Order: sequence, then C-alpha cells, then structure tokens
Amino acid sequence: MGLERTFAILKPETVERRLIGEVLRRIEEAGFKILALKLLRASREQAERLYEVHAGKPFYGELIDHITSGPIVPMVLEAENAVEKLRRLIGATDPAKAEPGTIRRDLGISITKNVIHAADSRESYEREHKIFFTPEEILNY
Ligand code: 3AN
Repeated sequence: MGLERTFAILKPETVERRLIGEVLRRIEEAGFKILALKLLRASREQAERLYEVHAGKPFYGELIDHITSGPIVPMVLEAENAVEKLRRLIGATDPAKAEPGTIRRDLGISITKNVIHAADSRESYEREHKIFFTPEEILNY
C-alpha cells in the first residue's frame, strides 16, 4: 500500500459543538499525520465544487446550505492506506447505521449533520483538496 494522502472536512455542526478537538484526537490516535489544516467558511462556489457529484439529487440543496452555514475545518491527512483507513474510522454516511466506535456513530446527529466529510477515493482526494489548499499549504515533514 504505502503512505497515502486523504482529504477531510469537519462540518459546521462539529465546529459549533466544539468537537474539533475530539475528532482530531481520534484521527491522530488512529495514526494519521496532519499535513494541512484550516478554519474557514466555504463559499457557495467551493461547496458546489465539493459536492458536484450530488448535483440534482433531492438532498443537494440541503447539503450546500449546510456546508456553507458556518466555519468548517478542511484538512489533508497522511497514513498507510489513508483513504480507506479514514473511511473506516468515520463509519457509514448515516450515523444510525455506522458501526459502534466510529466517529459518525459516536458523534453524528443525522445524515446531513454527520460530523465529517472524507474523500472516498484517491481521485476524490486529488480533486477535493485543491478546492481548499494550494500546494504550498501542504507541509512535508
Ligand atoms: P459520504 O459523506 O459518506 O461520502 P456521500 O458522498 O454519499 O456520503 O454523501 C455526501 C453527503 O451528502 C453526506 N455526508 C450526507 O451529508 C449527504 N447525504 C448523502 N445521502 C443523503 C441522503 N439520503 N439524505 C440526506 N443527505 C444525504
């Protein structure tokens, strides 16, 4: 497998609920290295780029409204097999269906307010992280 990168976003409800530290603790404890991290409010354009594959779906409007509703924390993470490893750590999209011990099961409120977004493939990582970070903002250490 080898070292791989992935991209994640702590959603507005996570910042609002002061769970940034709790989620980062779980991510760091799982062995991820944080290569880039910011607090920002996403523009509508950034949100539409992030969720372009969902355009036209019934929940699309709600998704865009929610992700732009307050500050978010986008990040680039590194680990062995990072994409799959993070998806396992966060759990299924619906917190009620996620495995016990996953971030979404333990902390999620609903399908929309499910704590964290994570890239679901290497291709998604490549596309998504560029919406929020320039190459210089990703630190090699
Ligand atoms: P994941 O975040 O697990 O990759 P996706 O990519 O299928 O899930 O969906 C992106 C986001 O869209 C989810 N995080 C969730 O907030 C929202 N979403 C997905 N499916 C639904 C649904 N059936 N109803 C409402 N929101 C949904």
